[in-house]
Amino acid sequence: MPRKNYVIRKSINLSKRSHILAANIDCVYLIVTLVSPQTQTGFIDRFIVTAEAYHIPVTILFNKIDLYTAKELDLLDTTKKIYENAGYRCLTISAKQASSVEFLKNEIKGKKVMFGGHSGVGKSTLVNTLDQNLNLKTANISKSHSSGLHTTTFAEMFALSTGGFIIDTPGIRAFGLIDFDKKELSHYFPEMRELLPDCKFNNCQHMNEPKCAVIKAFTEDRIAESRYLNYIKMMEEDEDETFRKDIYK
Ligand SMILES: Nc1nc2c(ncn2[C@@H]2O[C@H](COP(=O)(O)OP(=O)(O)OP(=O)(O)O)[C@@H](O)[C@H]2O)c(=O)[nH]1
Ligand SMILES: [Mg+2]
Ligand SMILES: [Zn+2]
Repeated sequence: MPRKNYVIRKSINLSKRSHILAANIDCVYLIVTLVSPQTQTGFIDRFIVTAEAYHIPVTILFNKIDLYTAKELDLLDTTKKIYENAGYRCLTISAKQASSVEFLKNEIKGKKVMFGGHSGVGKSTLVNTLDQNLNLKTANISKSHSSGLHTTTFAEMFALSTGGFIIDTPGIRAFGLIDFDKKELSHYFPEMRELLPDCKFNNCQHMNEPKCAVIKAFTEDRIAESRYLNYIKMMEEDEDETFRKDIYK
């Protein structure tokens, strides 16, 4: 079928080929864990920028909250606020507890959705909980590295018995931005996009221009520090850098 949208990533190996994870989807659920394994904001920001570029709505599901200590619950609170302030819907779940994810059945009914995120965050576990008839392979994360074992190896779509379709995808280690015109990158940060009319220049890149409303908002803590700094990192890096350094694990 012709593709009206897609989620694409660069492959991790040296071939640097790009790889379409899913196409023609109604929305994406980004599964994030702050422990076992830890998802960094650099990864979250790259993922949602990619979805924004195709106007695919993103919901961030913070998973495994049953494992969080008080300190990690604090981090959860801070991280959740960053993304809520940026305009994203954020929810907390425990994928193994049916009651905490029951609401998703209704949301997915009549839709085609994608589950994405690092390896080991619980994407396949969540599919299994949503439909007891499905029995996808899942695996404990590595104890020594606290990272997933890349259990799911290819993207596959499943029909839920309660209606709708889920595309379960293999864990993504790093996310390279592909086919991006850097001049447009800030359009994919909703909280920056809305300030652009207030910048002095209508093509402002919010880097070092005078009378920039985004820089002003950042210095006044109205734009989260991590969001702005990740934006600058993406603006400044050359296309292949993400892979050489592998810094967004
Ligand atoms: N405690 C706890 N463990 C969970 C939860 N969700 C998933 N897990 C565990 O996390 C591990 C990894 O889950 P998977 O579903 O295989 O993760 P995945 O995201 O599909 O990983 P890949 O297929 O490698 O991308 C399994 O041992 C799950 O049982 C949760 O909410 N709480
Ligand atoms: Mg999986
Ligand atoms: Zn600006």
